[in-house]
Amino acid sequence: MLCGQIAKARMSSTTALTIEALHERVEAIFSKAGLNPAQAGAITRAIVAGERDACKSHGIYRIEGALRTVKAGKAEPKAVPELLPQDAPAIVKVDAKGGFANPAFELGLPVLVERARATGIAALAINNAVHFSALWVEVEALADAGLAGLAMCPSYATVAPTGGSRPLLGTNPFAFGWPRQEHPPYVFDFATSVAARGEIELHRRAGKQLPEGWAIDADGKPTTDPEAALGGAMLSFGGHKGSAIGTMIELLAGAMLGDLTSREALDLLGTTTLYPKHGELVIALSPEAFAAGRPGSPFSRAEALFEAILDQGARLPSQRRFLAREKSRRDGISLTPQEMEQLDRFLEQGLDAV
Ligand code: NDP
Ligand code: PYC
Repeated sequence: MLCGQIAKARMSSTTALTIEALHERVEAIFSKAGLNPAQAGAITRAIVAGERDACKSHGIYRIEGALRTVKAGKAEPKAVPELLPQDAPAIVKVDAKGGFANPAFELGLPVLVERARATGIAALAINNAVHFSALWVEVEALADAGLAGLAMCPSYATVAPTGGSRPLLGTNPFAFGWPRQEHPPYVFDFATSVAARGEIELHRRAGKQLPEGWAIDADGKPTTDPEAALGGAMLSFGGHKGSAIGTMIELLAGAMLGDLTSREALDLLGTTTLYPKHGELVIALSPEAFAAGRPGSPFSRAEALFEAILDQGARLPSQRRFLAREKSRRDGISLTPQEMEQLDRFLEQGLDAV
């Protein structure tokens, strides 16, 4: 059945899979590896969305790490996340119970949306979650519900604070979304390091040097060698500014949530080859509620700003991603023979493949 959905791409040895066929295949891999339907379904949605939108560093490349993390006993494959009793009206708490963050987010999302609509602002605090995915999926879901959103989480210590030379902060992703009526939402999502760690790993696999300014080696010297970078430390984007935002994320989504900072997450895990367990903070805001009683619609004023950006020939963040999404819907998702072979192997061998 899966094979019937595969169309051979015309021009090369790549294989084009429909989004649905890739979803089916990835979900089958996680089910074979022993994940329950909530875990397998939610992480498949995040991974396939990444591959569909040409975000290779958080697409199917992440399957192997997720399987390794499960095999090592560092992610609970059958976890059922739990919505905790509410003790503050604007704070929605979900315990991921050691499973992946994605099903915990999916559980908390409808409650977060309902509270933000009712009160103007609400936050989702996820604890005890194994995290590896891109955050745009989450702020986009809020934007689809008409809400602005912020999402952030620590990771494990791989980034030196600006002026330092040893890993302390995580690559700490930070995402923002703003709803638009006639267009896909305004969304940005980035690591607070110069690049996501996944990018360094992809450079290593491809035998490519890193751009200058991404990393330092174990002696604190600038390096473009991915291997030396992985053994040294990554650098924050924008120097002291990115370093401060990365620190803020350690505070808000680590210390404030009563969960682990990136240093603590790495100490607990003992390696950067598996995915870390920590918390995540997602904040939802209702633009209408904040703008009530003030002149003008926040949405029309936002559109004027976006138009002014585009008028200068600049592009909006996520524009590349939305174009890639359209292409994937039209032509399917192109995978290399190596990627196809790897998916087949994971499907056949389950956790024995890693
Ligand atoms: P990128 O540098 O690839 O992209 C950052 C953002 O900037 C994107 O929204 C991108 O939009 C936008 N952008 C890029 N170029 C331009 C431009 N010229 N003009 C306007 N906007 C632009 O992101 P990173 O490599 O830093 O991060 C990649 C992913 O890694 C993120 O999704 C992040 O969540 C994830 N991550 C996850 C971690 C975790 O622990 N779970 C840790 C670190 C990162 P577009 O996509 O359209 O190009
Ligand atoms: O790409 O930096 C990254 C990353 C770390 C954990 C998950 N993704």
